[in-house]
Amino acid sequence: MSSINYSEKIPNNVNLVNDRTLQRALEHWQPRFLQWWQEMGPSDFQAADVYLRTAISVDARGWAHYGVTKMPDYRWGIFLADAQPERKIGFGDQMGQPAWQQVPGEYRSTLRRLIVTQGDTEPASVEQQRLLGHTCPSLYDLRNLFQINVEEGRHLWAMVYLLHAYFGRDGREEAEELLARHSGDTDKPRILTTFNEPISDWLSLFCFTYFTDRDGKYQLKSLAESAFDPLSRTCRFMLTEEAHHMFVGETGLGRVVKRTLEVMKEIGSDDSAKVRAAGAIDLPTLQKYLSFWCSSSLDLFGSEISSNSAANFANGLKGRPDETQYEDHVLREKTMALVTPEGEQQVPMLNALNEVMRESYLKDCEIGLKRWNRQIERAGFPFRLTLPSSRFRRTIGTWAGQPVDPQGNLVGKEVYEKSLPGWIPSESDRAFVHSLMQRVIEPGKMAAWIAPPERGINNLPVEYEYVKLH
Ligand code: BYC
Repeated sequence: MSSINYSEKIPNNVNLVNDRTLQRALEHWQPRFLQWWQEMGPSDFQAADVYLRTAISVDARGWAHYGVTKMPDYRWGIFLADAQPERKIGFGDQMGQPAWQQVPGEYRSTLRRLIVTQGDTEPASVEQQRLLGHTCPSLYDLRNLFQINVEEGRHLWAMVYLLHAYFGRDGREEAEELLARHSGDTDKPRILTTFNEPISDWLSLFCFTYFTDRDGKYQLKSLAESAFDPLSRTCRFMLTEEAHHMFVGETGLGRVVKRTLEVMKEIGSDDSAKVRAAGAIDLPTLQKYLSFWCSSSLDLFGSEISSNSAANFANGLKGRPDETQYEDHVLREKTMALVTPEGEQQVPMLNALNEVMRESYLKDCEIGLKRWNRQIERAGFPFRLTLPSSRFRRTIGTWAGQPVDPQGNLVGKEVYEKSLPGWIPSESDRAFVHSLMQRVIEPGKMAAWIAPPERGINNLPVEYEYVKLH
């Protein structure tokens, strides 16, 4: 097991001390990162004492330390999962050959692009969530938001390390650019669509961490299969932290459902206007938020038919999540039936891998919905939450711009435009949700629209003062 040296300026388990050039390059980037954090990270909370976990090793039994720290003092570091001795490439045309410890020249620009795209999402999400602290529903939630933010910062470090260590001058320039693009910026936006959407309320945060962080899980798992071993090892460790982000989304949405059902029982009605008047989020509004963020996140898998995905797989750059669960790891012979607006097509499997991933992602998304629907059923209400079809509201791929309803049926353009405000949050839905976003900072207290969590963080009580504001 490799340990992390905390006495160094940049905690790491990559033996930075023996590579002075790399160390200097990263120490040069570090103040820029800190400046970006001050300018674009959580606004107004830099002096707060926050109960945070910090990675201190990559040992599965005890990789995290919990303690109180100010966010700018967080020890962002570079941690790679332990190397697997003599690791072999697990898929594609070079299957069975030794994994690469350096970047092969012919894949340099593609690998760099993949790493930059992954890296770009991390600071983007911090920027998107920048103002949420002002309207936190509790100190417990505020702490979770900040935990996610500092870890996304660490994930940016993870990608910047790869760029600096393996891509020379181009890599250093890309690392600068990762701090220069900003979420929603008209001139220099973030690369992927979802990461330019504003997250201006906590219902959106919970949907984002449920749906978009889950895309993160799938993308990281597929990059963890990469023949480029440093990328694989980096992503394997990032996945450890990612689980908490999805936990925040899943439990956050579950707590919203729980509170709404309590209110519906109290007032003896499922009428949306009455539920809203009683200060809770009515289930049809929750459904619209789910449909919005799920459909946006579906775009993050790319086009259904993609020559990029075929080349990435065949060349060993990016596999399928949990590649070992499949029998065929080369896929030169297989095809897949895809339904496009023009009808069904047989597509070489290699070109359909984005869709393969999107399908398994949607199955994973179903798990939370089943749980919430059981809660609703047990409370005796007929409403059921659903996921939108993967054809709904797409902006990337074969269904992009097609007038499709949430069930996946093509409808007329006019019908689509008229119905859309009933399918995703309308201006007035957003205004209502924003009206509920009042800050609650008394330890243990929750905003009226969300139930308390079942337990606190790291065995502490829910009433613990997770963030001390000064
Ligand atoms: N928006 O063949 P195509 C996370 C571009 S989330 C804008 O369709 P491909 C996190 C694409 O880049 C995980 N552009 O798809 C979550 C390409 O452009 P170029 C992030 C898009 O390449 C929460 C062109 O369209 N990680 O970690 O097979 C908080 C044609 O591409 C979009 C990754 O995404 C879009 N939605 O797959 C914090 C992994 N979709 O290159 C963090 C790295 C496609 O021709 N990225 N395009 O100029 C990838 O593996 C691939 O780039 C994609 C696209 C899966 C995104």
